[in-house]
Amino acid sequence: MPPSSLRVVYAFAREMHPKTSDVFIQYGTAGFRTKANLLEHVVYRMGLLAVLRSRVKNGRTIGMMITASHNLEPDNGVKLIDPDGEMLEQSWEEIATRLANVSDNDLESTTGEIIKEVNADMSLKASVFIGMDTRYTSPRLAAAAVHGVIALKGTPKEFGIVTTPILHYCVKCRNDNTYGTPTEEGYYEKIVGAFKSIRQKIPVAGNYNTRLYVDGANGVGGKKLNIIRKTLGDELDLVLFNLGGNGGKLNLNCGADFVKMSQKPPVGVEHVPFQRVASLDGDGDRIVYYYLDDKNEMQLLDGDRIATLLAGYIAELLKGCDVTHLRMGLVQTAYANGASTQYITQDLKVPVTCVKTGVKHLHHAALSYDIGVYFEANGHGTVVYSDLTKSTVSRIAQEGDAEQRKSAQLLLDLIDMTNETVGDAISDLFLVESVLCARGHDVTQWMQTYRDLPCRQLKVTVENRNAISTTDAERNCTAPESLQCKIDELVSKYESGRSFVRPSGTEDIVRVYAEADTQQNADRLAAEVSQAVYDLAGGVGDRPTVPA
Ligand code: 16G
Ligand code: MG
Repeated sequence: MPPSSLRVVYAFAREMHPKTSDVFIQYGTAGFRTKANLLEHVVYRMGLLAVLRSRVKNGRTIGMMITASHNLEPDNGVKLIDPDGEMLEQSWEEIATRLANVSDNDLESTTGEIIKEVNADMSLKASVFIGMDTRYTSPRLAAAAVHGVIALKGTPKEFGIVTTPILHYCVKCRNDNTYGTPTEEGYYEKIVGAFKSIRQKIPVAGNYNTRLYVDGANGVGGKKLNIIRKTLGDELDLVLFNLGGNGGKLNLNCGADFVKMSQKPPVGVEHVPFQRVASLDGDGDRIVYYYLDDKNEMQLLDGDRIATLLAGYIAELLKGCDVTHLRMGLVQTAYANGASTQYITQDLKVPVTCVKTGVKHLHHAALSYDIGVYFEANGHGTVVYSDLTKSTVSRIAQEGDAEQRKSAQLLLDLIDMTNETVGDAISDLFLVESVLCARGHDVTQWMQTYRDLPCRQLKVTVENRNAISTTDAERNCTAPESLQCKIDELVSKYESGRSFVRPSGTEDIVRVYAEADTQQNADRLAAEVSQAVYDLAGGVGDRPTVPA
């Protein structure tokens, strides 16, 4: 493409998607995310960048997802998906940020500079898959994405409303057809097909009950489960709530993030004691389980709990296959409950790696194992299997003795049921249901595997959240200077105390996490550490108070 044809980049910007705000915006933990009305020019420019990325990757398909996940309705966002269905390579985040922030007048020249810098061959074809969540602002932003792609002569393909993981899956399949068919239907066939297949091998037993309630967060995940529900036989009886009708608002007092953060059940669900409920987030890439007990208290089964359930069962199947040369590991973040880490290392005897918050960090670390199970406590996670694992298990499924074949065939179903590209609420839901069924367990038995330490998360608003720096997978604070000392001192007063602070990557706040032997102590510790952040890192607004 000769440089003169970059003129159209400016023309589209000027006429259709002008930059109307001077607020600096950054490609954060999960792309750009802010008020939807500040995003149109950003999404248009990401359409341009997706084309360049596709060309740098030799014309392989790139994904663009329009979503603000668990944020409330007025927000929106955009993130790019790399050819293997993974998050955008980190070194491009800075390029994305630069392109998003230049003025319209400088857009053409900056685009030209980036083309040179990344060495994009503009004569190559470029392909971009575009998906969006259910927000009313999403179609407009998706249209801006399409314009960005067209402006640089790429080929956009719109998937309409899909979960974030469905789009990741389709991108991966488009670039690697051994993984599956790059359509929403192809996704259902693979994941739900594997679930049906495993359920033919493991009949309902023990205390497992096929009824599952789901809180859809009034987002896209529930809608897709409603499609799936109609194709299920008696393997699973899905009862869906918060599907977006009846005035229910996206993520408002419902959904996985609400349930995990507030430690409260969502509104909109008709609760029955001891009935297991799965709660999804707004774009369907997170899931947590919970139930209400006979005292009407909520018992949460979060990402840590799902990770241990899956890892425990996979380990059992590997043993059944008689393989010892495949290394399984679990990846967590500092938010993982201390009790879960202890259970994994001491009872399951599986090694644990702790990394910084954000899916890309977990995913990357998980790839270093033959079987890498990764989960954030907030319910985002999946399992990745190496080629060696897949070929070994396939071989045993054919050639092993009867017992080995049985375990290997179950494991093959689990592998097919897994969306390995990214954490996926729908895929995780079927995995959890498969394992609970295989074990014949109800929620209380699942809960009994270990006991969570009580914990609390709080937010503190400060002048500049980047004044907080951390190290050691965010478990240690290096700036402001005296803060870590103060945290250590506060923590030392509490039995089983642990606390850390970090600047949020998605909101303009500092997050505080604390756990301790009792809920009261966890609440107190979190509040005391919040005060320390407020005092030492330039708190604004009211100083946090410590509960009596
Ligand atoms: C984003 C991340 C999630 C992380 C969260 C932390 C992805 C796809 N999502 O939602 O993994 O837990 O940010 O948010 O990477 P925070 O930085 O505001 O605590
Ligand atoms: Mg999400």
